[in-house]
Amino acid sequence: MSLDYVKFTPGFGKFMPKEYRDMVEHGPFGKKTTVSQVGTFKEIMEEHPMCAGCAMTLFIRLAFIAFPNPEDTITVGTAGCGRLAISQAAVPFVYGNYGDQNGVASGLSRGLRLRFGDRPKDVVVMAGDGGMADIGFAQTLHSWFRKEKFTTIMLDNEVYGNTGGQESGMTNKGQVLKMAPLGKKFEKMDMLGMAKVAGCAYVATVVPNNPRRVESVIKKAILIAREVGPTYIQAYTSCNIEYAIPTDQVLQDCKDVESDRYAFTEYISDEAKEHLAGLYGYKEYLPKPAAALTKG
Ligand SMILES: Cc1ncc(C[n+]2csc(CCOP(=O)(O)OP(=O)(O)O)c2C)c(N)n1
Ligand code: SF4
Repeated sequence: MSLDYVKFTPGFGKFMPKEYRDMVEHGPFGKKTTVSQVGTFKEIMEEHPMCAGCAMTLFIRLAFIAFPNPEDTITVGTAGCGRLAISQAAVPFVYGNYGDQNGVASGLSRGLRLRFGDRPKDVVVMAGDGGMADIGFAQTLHSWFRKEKFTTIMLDNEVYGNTGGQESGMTNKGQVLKMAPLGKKFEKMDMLGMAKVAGCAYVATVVPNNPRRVESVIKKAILIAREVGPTYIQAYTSCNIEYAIPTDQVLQDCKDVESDRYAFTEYISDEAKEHLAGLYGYKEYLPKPAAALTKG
């Protein structure tokens, strides 16, 4: 797809704001930038109005860096904390009504395929656990059952952060919150299991304190969704306000939660493995040569 739309019309560059010029000249569009190069290029999202130290913003920042083709990506979100940052980024963002994000993304993804044919734009949903597992649950699941080709990322802070601390389906059993003073009575929903049952070709859990891993799962998820089928990433993105995590302990909390109950998991269908190996050269998914027969 042409990069022309992220460049200036000839002669107009010098009249553009510095931020805009920086993005065109030093941004990641049309280049292969990685998280290990942070600090050497202008990032797609550099400012946001979320709480200081919020792990969700770190994850969103890494997610934007990980997009394989940011110039050809559209994000879809909904009400919740994450959209405050996602909407500040230099890629188009569509705001679905609360819970509608996977329905909106289904229509958008289909429309883009009709319009752009064999080189569609990547559609990436990023929304909170309340918007995805509670209010938007039906739309999320139906988009997976219908095999819609886009990536769904849950920003799982295990609470309704933006509205002051109600429990969500993803809150852990027994958890006391400001607006759940007696503690949650039910188990955390198994969205990972449901994603597999519903036919997602790639399902992964991740925490933001491992940037390379975040980059790797997001790249795989988007490349697989482009051609094979729906993909789902569940990211632990703690809410330091509602869980009273001191700002300087946020990354330690991510580490603790990762070793306690949010270990890295990755499911990838055989078709998706073949796709990554064939088109993008992911060596770990190439068929292994048959072991040589040893003489008796
Ligand atoms: C139809 C509708 N119902 C309720 C709301 C109010 N609302 C805004 S954000 C939010 C909760 C968000 O929680 P979650 O989706 O978990 O995201 P977080 O803020 O925790 O990132 C709610 C209930 C709304 N905006 N629209
Ligand atoms: S309320 Fe929680 S999730 Fe929302 S911005 Fe603040 S720390 Fe982040």
